[in-house]
Amino acid sequence: MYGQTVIDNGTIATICRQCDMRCGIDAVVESGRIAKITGMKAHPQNRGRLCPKGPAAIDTVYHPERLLKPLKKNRSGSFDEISLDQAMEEITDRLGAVVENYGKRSIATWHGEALGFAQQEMYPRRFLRALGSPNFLSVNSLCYVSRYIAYRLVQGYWNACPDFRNARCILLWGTNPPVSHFTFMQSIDEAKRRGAKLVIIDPRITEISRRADLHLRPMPGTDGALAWGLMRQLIETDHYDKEFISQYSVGFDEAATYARRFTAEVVAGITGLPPDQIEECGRLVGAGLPQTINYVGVSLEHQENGVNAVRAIACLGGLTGALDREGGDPWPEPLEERSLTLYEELPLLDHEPIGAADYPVLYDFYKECNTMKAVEAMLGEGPYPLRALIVAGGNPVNTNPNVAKVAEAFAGLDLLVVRELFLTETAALADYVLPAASFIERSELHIYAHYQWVSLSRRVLQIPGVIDEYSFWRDLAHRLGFGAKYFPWQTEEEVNRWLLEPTGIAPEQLEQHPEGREYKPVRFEKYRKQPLANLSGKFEFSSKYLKELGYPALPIYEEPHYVRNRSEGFPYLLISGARKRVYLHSRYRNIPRFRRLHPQAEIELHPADAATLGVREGDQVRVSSEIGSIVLPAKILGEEEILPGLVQITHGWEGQGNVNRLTFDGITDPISGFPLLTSVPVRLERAETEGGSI
Ligand SMILES: Nc1nc2c(c(=O)[nH]1)N[C@H]1C(S)=C(S)[C@@H](COP(=O)(O)OP(=O)(O)OC[C@H]3O[C@@H](n4cnc5c(=O)[nH]c(N)nc54)[C@H](O)[C@@H]3O)O[C@H]1N2
Ligand SMILES: Nc1nc2c(c(=O)[nH]1)N[C@H]1C(S)=C(S)[C@@H](COP(=O)(O)OP(=O)(O)OC[C@H]3O[C@@H](n4cnc5c(=O)[nH]c(N)nc54)[C@H](O)[C@@H]3O)O[C@H]1N2
Ligand code: SF4
Ligand SMILES: [Mo]
Repeated sequence: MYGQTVIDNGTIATICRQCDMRCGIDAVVESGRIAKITGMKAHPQNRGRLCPKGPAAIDTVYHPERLLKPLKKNRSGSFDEISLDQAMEEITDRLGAVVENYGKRSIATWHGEALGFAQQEMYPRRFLRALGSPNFLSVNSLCYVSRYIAYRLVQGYWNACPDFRNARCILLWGTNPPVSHFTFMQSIDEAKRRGAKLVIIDPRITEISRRADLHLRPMPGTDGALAWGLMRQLIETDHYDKEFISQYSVGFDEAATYARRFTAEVVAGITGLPPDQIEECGRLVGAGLPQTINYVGVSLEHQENGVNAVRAIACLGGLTGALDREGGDPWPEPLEERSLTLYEELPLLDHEPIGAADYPVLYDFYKECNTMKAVEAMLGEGPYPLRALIVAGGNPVNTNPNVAKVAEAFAGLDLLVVRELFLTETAALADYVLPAASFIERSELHIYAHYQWVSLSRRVLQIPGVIDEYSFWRDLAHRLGFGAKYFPWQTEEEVNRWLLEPTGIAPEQLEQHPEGREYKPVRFEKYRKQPLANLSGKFEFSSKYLKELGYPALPIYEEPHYVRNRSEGFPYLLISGARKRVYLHSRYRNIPRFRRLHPQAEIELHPADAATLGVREGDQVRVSSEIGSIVLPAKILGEEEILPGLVQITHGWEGQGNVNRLTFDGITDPISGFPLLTSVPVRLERAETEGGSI
């Protein structure tokens, strides 16, 4: 047993930040140890409920394999324990050497999903600006930012959780919320009880599709064509919000003309859907006006026509009049907190960010350097070399596409530092592995923009020598000589106070109300009084900004890679990354009761395909793409569960079971640079040896 809880006995209400749902939790402490975690009833996000991973935070925090001491790689390639002070001193010296040899811009940081997309992400961003490098890398290169860019272009905001509760028609595109976002389900179920129609668009049968009024099963990567088909139908049947379109939009006529070609028959030809199902979907949307919701999951971002597919879906939302409406797609107002990024103070205009020349929109909208391009720069194939990298909260050697290349790049760096809870595949390549505080050992602000709510999480536990992210960046900044100026706060609690100052909310208020509070009442139809936060201030069916950068102005439909470059050698299509309830990417496979539920990676396939291959349940199957090959056991699904020709492998498995040995880093969305993680053409063969060695 290690660590000291901040009280010996009692309950501390805080926030679970194992995933971006950020549920309220009550941590029950007994004799200085966290004994139980339950759902906080007063928190509006989850109202007392939790997913199985919530209580399992205890298994992670007190896991026997948890890293508690800094590790340094020795000459023989294994690790020695050293003190934190020695580790920090040596890291500082080695960063200094990289600066001397290559310049400051050759230092990069990489931020993972485990630390979230908010406050923790701002520390490395601030650190890099203060240092003088533009090279911030993160999961934002393959998660959520394509949706953000698409919605920002069209309407100036992306609401990560529309108003499901008051909707009359809900369309979910490539997402499975009972597994991935369970907090959506209470509202979706409530809307359904009141008669709302639920339409699921997913090639596979999933937990949510079983509850749908209509389940459309398009071929992957064809959603854009379906969105255009629905727009055509709404326009032709006069089911759209004319007042909104005429007063608050640009490019409608151009879009309406383009939409005409997407008749139900044409869309059916592209998507494989029956034409009457497409028309039925259009009728359900038309009947729900304007309380309609289109929510897009991550899978559309993992197609190389993702941004335009999402833009087309956003256009469909505007057409229905759902913009900033109750029961539609409200426009969240931000909490006016301070910003940590230093982007205004230190614009750093004279440094070329890696990847920005190839994907200017990604950098312009999100100050994100494309990680695939960064990996190339580490391998010496960029505009200048990246030589030092600090990774925190991520495991890219498992989760990025083409992991063999990522591993090669990381292994060749002058310096790799990884802040981790466990010795992951990424940490194993590091020169220094630093034990990191988990979410339960830090305190940060959580903003739930969709209902304009803020909560403050609290430290429940402290482990000697295991420091939080803020303390790490602060210490490094001080050692490098710019700490006093840019990291003046002693603790994260002081940062929280500084961030909140302009809002008039004191941390104490949030501590007294651990469920948090509304920071501004939600208002609708604000676009009537203020311009939308995009270039024109109006709803943009067509984008001048993109046109000036040389992209088509309309979110035109482009055939997916596998249709354009049909390859005889790779006749199956791989969908990757369908989530499992008990795992988060590469996390939690070290929790035995979770591991028993899903002991190993599997390839899920249709019984007809299994028969063609001569594969029975559990037989080893070799799956090969253009870039790699893995062997894993077959899980044969029911007739209906997946379309013939499609297979699914969940990501996050180590070694041989890792689907990212097959996924592409070279085929990307031209606007966002997101990689192709789904619709990957593959070949399947029954592997010779049972037990599966290659
Ligand atoms: N338990 C658990 N929850 C998680 C995560 C986790 O790892 N585990 N990860 C979290 C994170 S970071 C994210 S980004 C979210 C992602 O969560 P979601 O956005 O809900 O994504 P998935 O659950 O992967 O569901 C994607 C679905 O899209 C379908 N699909 C694949 N390709 C296409 C396509 O081209 N078109 C359409 N229409 N459908 C397609 C797949 O069959 C699959 O059922 O989940 C979050 N929640
Ligand atoms: N093929 C395929 N690949 C995918 C996806 C897919 O659908 N298909 N999905 C992609 C998506 S959407 C995402 S978001 C990425 C996620 O990719 P990553 O961000 O790499 O996600 P994880 O594997 O969860 O890695 C998180 C790591 O942080 C560690 N950790 C946990 N808590 C803390 C903490 O408090 N501090 C620190 N310092 N470390 C901590 C964990 O031990 C874990 O090793 O994966 C992507 N990869
Ligand atoms: S969904 Fe589960 S893991 Fe995510 S915040 Fe809620 S309890 Fe934690
Ligand atoms: Mo993600």
